[in-house]
Amino acid sequence: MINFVAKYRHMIDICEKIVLCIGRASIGRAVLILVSMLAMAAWSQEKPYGPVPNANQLRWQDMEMYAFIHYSLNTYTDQEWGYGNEDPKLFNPGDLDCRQWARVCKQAGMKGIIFTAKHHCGFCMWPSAYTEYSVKNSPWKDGKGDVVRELADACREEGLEFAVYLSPWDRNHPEYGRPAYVEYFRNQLRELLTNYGDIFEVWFDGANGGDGWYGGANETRKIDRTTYYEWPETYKMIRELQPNCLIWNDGSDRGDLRWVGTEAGNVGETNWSLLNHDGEVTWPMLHYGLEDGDSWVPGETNTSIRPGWFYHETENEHVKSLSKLMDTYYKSVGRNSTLLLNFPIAPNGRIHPTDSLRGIAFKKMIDEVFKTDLAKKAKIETQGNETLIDFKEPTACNRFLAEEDIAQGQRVKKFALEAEVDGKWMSLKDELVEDGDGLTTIGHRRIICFPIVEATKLRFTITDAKVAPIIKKLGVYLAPELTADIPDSGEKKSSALHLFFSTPTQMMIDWDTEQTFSTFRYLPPQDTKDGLVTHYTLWGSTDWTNWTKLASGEFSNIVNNPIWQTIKFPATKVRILKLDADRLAEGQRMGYGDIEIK
Ligand code: FUL
Repeated sequence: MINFVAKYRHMIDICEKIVLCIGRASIGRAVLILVSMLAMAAWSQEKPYGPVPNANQLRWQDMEMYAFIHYSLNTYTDQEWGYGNEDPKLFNPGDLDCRQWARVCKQAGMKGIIFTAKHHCGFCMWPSAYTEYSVKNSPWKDGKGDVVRELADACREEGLEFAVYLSPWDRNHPEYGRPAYVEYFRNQLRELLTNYGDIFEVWFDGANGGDGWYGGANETRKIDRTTYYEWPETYKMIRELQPNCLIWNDGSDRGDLRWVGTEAGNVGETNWSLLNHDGEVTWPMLHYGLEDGDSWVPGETNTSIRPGWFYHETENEHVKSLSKLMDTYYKSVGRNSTLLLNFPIAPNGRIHPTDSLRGIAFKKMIDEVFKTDLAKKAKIETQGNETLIDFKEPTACNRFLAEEDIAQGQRVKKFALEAEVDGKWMSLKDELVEDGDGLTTIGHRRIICFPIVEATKLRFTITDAKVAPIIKKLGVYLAPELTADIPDSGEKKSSALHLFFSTPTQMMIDWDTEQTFSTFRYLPPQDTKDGLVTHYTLWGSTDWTNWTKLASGEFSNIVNNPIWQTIKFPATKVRILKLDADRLAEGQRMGYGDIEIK
């Protein structure tokens, strides 16, 4: 019945358009238009085309923004990746308040929370029956606490969905790398999927295998990430226990969602929600999807509100600015993706006030930008693949939004956007892309940002599509200028240093006179893995002959998240500092983006 009514209404629309045309054009032209419209009508029957999202993926896509929360022993050791031997006694927050986390996330526009139930260090934030390395051996609540429970409850109270991150890599477990660990991992997952209500997503981090404590073995363990975890078995268990849960898995058996290849907070301007079910997934496939992929695997854009995933006091001044967050929104939700935005928990057990205020301001700004849809007051006419939005008078605008009905498949390949200003047509391009006009793919939502124009009309033309496009929504907005934003100091710090390389993997900094330092900061090269230091030793000397080791360790997660790395050491008087690159991510020569010494 509904279909019949829809078809009938569609025919009336067509007739109305024909009558309008006959009024203006010759009969011959009207007949031509009639034929092409009938062809279009037949073509655009709402039948799914190609791979389409399942019900879980559709629901997930509508969530648009949800939060990540990173909290573990790392919060107390100032690390990004724990080694696995950190003392559970360090976990003793004075003011842990999961309700504060949920309230902040809700006000920041997040529809759910994904929590690091276990990060790479292996420490469990719930009292797992399968290990002693958990909150049950911490002083917090005399070992009777359960952070996963408190957060799941808080989410439900706030009307948020709840999900878990369970790191497959476990640097604590003695059996990691052997079959027994896989059973342990699955047992833990079962605990999380059966004891805490509905779980909307499970997040299996792609960082897998490497050095760790492993019950005291203190060694490097390599695994084959495609076979070791026996994912098909685990997936079966997840589907049975939580049929509505989405699986995020990077680089192994294809899950329901894909990583977008960067933690910087952006997906490609061309973003197909498709991948192939089998075979290698290369970086461009992660970032742009695969136009002709045989499976629906949409991209989830994950990034942190601060440089790191875990809380570091040194980053309190580096919480992302409002304009950076808006840029992230346009480059994720505005590019057919969702945004998974991380809020780290501070050692007291709460989201830091700077982060919460910034998160809430972010949501307010999104609401402000999309408050008034200028297209609602315009006359909109669609003929074939061309839509004219006629404002009748000059109208200032700088954002254009389009949505496809993805339930019927992602169809649009390319489109054009033009504005009529002072009687002349001009092309608009996406100002957030460097090459080309950026007007490729739409999907769930596409937002185009362009400099303000005083347009009397906008013209949106679909220039290439796999099959007849189904556009669900069009919108035009005027985003206000960000006046009270936080400026980002872009000054290069190392240019003031006397810095040279004594070997390709050794950097020296000479101060001429003795100085007291306690912090060395390293910004890796950006946009390349070549020369990126992953393991280091830092030395100090006053005479070039006797060297004191100041610190050594790893810059964890530096490959995926190439941000400033901070080495802290006891205040020491030195004249020369020497940084040895003990291991590089790629290449033979150490590189750097910037250095800061304090
Ligand atoms: C990465 C991890 O290694 C980071 O520590 C963080 O959890 C991030 C979300 O994923 O791959």
